[in-house]
Amino acid sequence: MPKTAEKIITTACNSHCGGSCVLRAHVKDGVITHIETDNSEEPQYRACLRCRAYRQRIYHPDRLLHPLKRVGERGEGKFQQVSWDEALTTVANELKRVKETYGPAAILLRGSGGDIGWLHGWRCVDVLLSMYGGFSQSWASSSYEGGNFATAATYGSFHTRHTRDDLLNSKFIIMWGWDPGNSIQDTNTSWVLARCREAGIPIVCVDPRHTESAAAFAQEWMPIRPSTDAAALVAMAYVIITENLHNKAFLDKYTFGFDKYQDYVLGKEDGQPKTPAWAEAITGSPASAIANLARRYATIKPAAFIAGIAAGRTAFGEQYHRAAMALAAMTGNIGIHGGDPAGRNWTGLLGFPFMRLGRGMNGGPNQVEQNLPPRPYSMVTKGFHAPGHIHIAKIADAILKGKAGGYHSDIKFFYTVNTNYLNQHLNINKIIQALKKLDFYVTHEQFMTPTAKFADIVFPSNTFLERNEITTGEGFPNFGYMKKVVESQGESKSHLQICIELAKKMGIEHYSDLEEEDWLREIAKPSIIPNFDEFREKGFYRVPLKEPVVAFQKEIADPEHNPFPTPSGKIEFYSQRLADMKHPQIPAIPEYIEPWEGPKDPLTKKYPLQLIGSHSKIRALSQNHLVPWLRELVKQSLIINSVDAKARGIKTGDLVRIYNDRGEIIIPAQVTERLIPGVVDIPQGAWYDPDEKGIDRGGCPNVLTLDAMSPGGANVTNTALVQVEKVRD
Ligand SMILES: Nc1nc2c(c(=O)[nH]1)N[C@H]1C(S)=C(S)[C@@H](COP(=O)(O)OP(=O)(O)OC[C@H]3O[C@@H](n4cnc5c(=O)[nH]c(N)nc54)[C@H](O)[C@@H]3O)O[C@H]1N2
Ligand SMILES: Nc1nc2c(c(=O)[nH]1)N[C@H]1C(S)=C(S)[C@@H](COP(=O)(O)OP(=O)(O)OC[C@H]3O[C@@H](n4cnc5c(=O)[nH]c(N)nc54)[C@H](O)[C@@H]3O)O[C@H]1N2
Ligand SMILES: [Mo]
Repeated sequence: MPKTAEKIITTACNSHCGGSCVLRAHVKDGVITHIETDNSEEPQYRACLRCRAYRQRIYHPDRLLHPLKRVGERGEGKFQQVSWDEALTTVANELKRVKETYGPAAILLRGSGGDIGWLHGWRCVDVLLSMYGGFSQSWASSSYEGGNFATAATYGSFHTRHTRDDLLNSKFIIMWGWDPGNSIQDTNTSWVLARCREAGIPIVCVDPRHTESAAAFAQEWMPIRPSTDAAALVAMAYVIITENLHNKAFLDKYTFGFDKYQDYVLGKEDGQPKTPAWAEAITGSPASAIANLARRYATIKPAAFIAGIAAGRTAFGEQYHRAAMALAAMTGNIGIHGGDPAGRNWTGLLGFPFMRLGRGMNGGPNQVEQNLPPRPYSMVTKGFHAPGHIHIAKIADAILKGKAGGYHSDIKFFYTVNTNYLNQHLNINKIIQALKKLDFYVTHEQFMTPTAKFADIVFPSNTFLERNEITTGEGFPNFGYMKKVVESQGESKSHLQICIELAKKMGIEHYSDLEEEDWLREIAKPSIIPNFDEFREKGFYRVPLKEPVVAFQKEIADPEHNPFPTPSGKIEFYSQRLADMKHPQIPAIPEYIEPWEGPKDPLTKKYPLQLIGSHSKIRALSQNHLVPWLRELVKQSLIINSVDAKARGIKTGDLVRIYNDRGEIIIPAQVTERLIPGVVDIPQGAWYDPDEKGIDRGGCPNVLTLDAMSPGGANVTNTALVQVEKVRD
């Protein structure tokens, strides 16, 4: 090949971190030599460390470049390279056999984000299997189902977001379990918070960890025990009510059922006034700090309560979200610049209605799902996260128990796309049993992950730098054109291409009548992107906004003509829909419910420490785990307070055992003052790596989490009890 000059190709990324950043890839002779980021006009969409290190991901020696077929025992990790023809034929034959023998409900598809885009990914398989007679599907957002449930109950809408620049209009900001200094919570969020800090806006972080955000942006940190947040929030409501600081005009005009909530808060319902002292005993947060925070939030106007979603991934996560929204309503911080409805905060693709794109391919209805009755206890019955009857936390249970366990189907065939399912879902040791029980398991993968080791066939998928795609970003709304930068490595293919070829083997005609770029044109057609070709060339389209976007502006400015989309037309403290569910742990008003495996569970005698798994700056979920530049930055460790460490004779760097009845991990400890005593953190996403005794040496917290959902469907990643001890050598 003749040598060519280096070119710079502008593209966009969104590796399920929720950012949508601009990348400028330098390419010479078909190889990426350097990746830099946006250097155009402000606001620039500047990429973080992970994408700048992406060269080490795309060219990693462990990249899967060929289809693989299992040769050893399932999970043993022994594979042989096969041709695409053989891999596709094997999968098509197995699909046929399972469908004909057991019916299409025996086929289960689990897809996740991968790269957040509109064409590639699990939707390609969804369309394919819908055209083949349907399939079973899981439900619930891994990230914020508690928030979905609570936001739908309170506001009747998921569109509760302001653009991030609106934080500059706030006079007081609460960051509740939210750490954008560490994890991406939309491109540029940290940049806005840095400007808020410079402008002298007081910021308080409420978190078990003294986070990067607390250190960089906040004036104050209020520590709190995980899974107990609703108690602190209800106590804030107590202070606001008893000190007469609530906005009565707002409550009268815009809300429904405040009186019932007030009765609960004051203890008229159960004889227990929800005082700050009551909350201190539960949360560990000082009563004076709770009261102070409440007073400031109620009197400094406008104030933004940003309710992170991690506290919602707990045993009764929806109550935390409901209680946060109740405070926003009590203080009238809704529908105004500088306020915030405290709805579920991290939105992925669904934040602003004007960011919508067309749906692209359509495989028609999924007949398996269509024939099932609606799910009970769910507020989400339509839209993106609606389908599916097996909760994501219950996939393994469903595979293991099937119809005999009350599930709608006996699962025989498992198809996963864009998920490191075993690593990222709750209770790994149970998942291993489930994966071993399957008739057949196929996945699309870029690397031999702990999950892919269990596959019968692995289809090698390419990366976003090797295909074309569209993504959206929402902190500062922009559309990103993820332009192909280099050819696919080895024999890897895009998700769409894999499915096009699988469709042929399955005898499905007209699976895709368009090429990749034509699909993208179709998808972009109904959007507000004015000129597709310009968008494609430039790599992004910034949505022009005259001023920051405010949620519920219409509903507040003109409530007569713009009722909230709830049954009462108002913001609901009391939800009749929740009351009608008649679930003892789904109260109609926000309430604190004592969590199982919380700080008061009798199990603390055996397992005294609460475990959380924060998201890491060096990974997006479990992605980038193998990238050497990133691994140099942070060593996977158990993060433990010095008090708990000292009691166990543990020093930084010592190997420690972290265990409960579900499993065991051995990794080094990192002793700190920046996490409260009684809590330990194993940053999530490190790859599960069992030794010969089945003890995980990789440090994956899901060895220890319980495969449970909250009553409202939250993925319970941050409620689990463990014990820690030093490994004696
Ligand atoms: N770099 C990077 N960015 C990411 C991701 C990533 O893996 N890496 N993941 C992306 C995805 S998919 C998602 S869903 C989001 C996740 O975003 P989050 O869920 O917000 O991220 P976490 O780090 O889990 O949690 C945020 C903070 O909540 C605290 N926390 C944990 N449990 C509790 C609790 O019970 N109460 C309170 N008050 N605080 C608690 C943690 O200590 C942490 O500081 O981030 C996205 N962005
Ligand atoms: N303990 C604990 N567990 C958690 C969480 C937690 O806070 N604590 N967080 C939960 C949350 S919020 C989430 S969203 C889930 C996420 O869970 P997953 O979505 O399962 O996590 P990822 O690591 O993103 O897995 C994506 C996988 O797809 C593969 N892949 C295949 N094709 C492609 C492709 O085309 N592009 C990309 N980018 N990847 C591809 C990647 O190599 C990777 O292995 O994890 C959940 N698990
Ligand atoms: Mo997530």
